[in-house]
Amino acid sequence: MTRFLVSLLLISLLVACDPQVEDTPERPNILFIMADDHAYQAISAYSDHLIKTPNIDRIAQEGIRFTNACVTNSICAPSRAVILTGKHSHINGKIDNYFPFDTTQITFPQILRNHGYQTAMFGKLHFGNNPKGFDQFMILPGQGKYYNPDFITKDSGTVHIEGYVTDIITDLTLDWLKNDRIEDKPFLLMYLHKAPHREWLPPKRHYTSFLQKTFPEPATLFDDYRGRGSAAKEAEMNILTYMNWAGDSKIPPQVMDELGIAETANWDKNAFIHEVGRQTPDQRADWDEAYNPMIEKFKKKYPNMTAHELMQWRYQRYMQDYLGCIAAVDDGVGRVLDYLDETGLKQNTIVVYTSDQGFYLGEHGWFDKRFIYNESFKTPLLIRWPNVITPHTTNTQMVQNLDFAQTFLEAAGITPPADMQGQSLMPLLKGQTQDFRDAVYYHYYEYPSVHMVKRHYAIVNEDYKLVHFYYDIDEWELYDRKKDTLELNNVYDDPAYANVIKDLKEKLTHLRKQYKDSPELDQKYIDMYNTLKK
Ligand code: SGN
Ligand code: CA
Repeated sequence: MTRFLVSLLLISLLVACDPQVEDTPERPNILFIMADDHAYQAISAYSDHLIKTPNIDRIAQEGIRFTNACVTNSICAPSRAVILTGKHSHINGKIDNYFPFDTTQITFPQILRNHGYQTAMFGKLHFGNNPKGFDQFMILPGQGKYYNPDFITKDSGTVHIEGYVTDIITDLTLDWLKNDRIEDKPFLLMYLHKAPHREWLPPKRHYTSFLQKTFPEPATLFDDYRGRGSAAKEAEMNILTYMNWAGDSKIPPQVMDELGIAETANWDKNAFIHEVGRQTPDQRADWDEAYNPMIEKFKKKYPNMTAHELMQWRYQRYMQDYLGCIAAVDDGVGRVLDYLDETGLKQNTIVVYTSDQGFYLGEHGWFDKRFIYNESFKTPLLIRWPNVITPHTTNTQMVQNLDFAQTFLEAAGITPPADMQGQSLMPLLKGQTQDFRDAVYYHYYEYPSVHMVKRHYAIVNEDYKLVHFYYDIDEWELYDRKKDTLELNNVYDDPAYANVIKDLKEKLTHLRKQYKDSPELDQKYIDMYNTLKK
């Protein structure tokens, strides 16, 4: 008996001294849910003027809602690289969708896995290479497809799965939770939707109800871009002039020909052929049944429509499909939350809902993202963590996607690497809101490229946004965020703001230094971009 007790004591001492053995029951699971291009304007926890998202809202009701969460670089793959590395784009090197992601870098999933977490990723990554640090993954190649998509698997090459992408990613996630999860290990599960990315193709169950709805127009749908610099004017994101007729508005190529409508981009018709055209004959029959009445109505109206009416029609068409995609994401989130709730996993699981960036839903007449203006700079962020986060909390701090890595590591009791550049959100989750950062740094690079949004870097605080557009222009913009919430008036040349500008420029220089960005790096990335094969 005594020998038995001595051995037991020795074993417990060994376990206590071994840094590798960290499976204390408190280590939380992490379910990271991210959609692609999901605007906060389309989540009813933020505003219900467009859609009700009862399941996504559950996370806010039972947890915390951040109203000033933002990204460091508003575009897909760079945002994901910032999230995984906890470093700004100029440091992690994935400055745009073209540059390769350097997989020799340490990411937070790798660190969690090294500390005993079981890790899995399902859905869209968009890096062009496979994720490291995952026990299991199934990811879409590149942007992926909405209907009958292919998936790259960890061990069995590429597989083709019939069905609707959002539902498939949800099924894969649930299947992993039910069948592959190791009970005595904490997990990191990344559940990454492709929806609602362009070309906005909803599932059959949401075709008809959304096609019959009319949505309120944003105040700036007919923005003429006066009062700002040339970047807003020259961007190719206006719904009336730059949205594809076939690919986006779903007017089939032969109907475009019948009506004499020219392609917007030279891939306009192909976007339709490669997306709607992927459906099986049965799926296509359902699509035709739902969409043909809309197409027939448009054929009659089109010859007499003014530009104003066309803009209104195109905006409604855009919202019908975009929001139909969101409804499916919300269904999926509901299924996964139900599973956590039913199994009791909920209690020790941090659930995060966010998007890789925000998106324009007709504000400034636009679709897409990239700009530092609010709708694409800000991103939704909702977090639930029972017993840690007080339900129904709202937080207004300027948190960023840069902060996730350090937050998750700290939640798991791991000291983050010293070169990560974010700030753990743990104090905010625990309700201690003082002394978070007072300004954020932003830098967008992908230009010249699709949508033609010029390169810019900026400092944003609660009151102001100071932006420098560079490369083929040298223009500054200043927005008074409290007085000009729609961001229509660049006050950079207004003498009343001279002192504000002086102060913000100093702070911007300081931020660039602090985050190790510089004019030399700007030039280096321009040179690299110009030699890159795109
Ligand atoms: C595609 C889209 C663009 C979008 C980029 C980047 N066109 O090129 O509208 O800005 O992806 O999106 S599409 O009609 O071909 O889809 S991102 O989310 O991957 O950054
Ligand atoms: Ca995106």
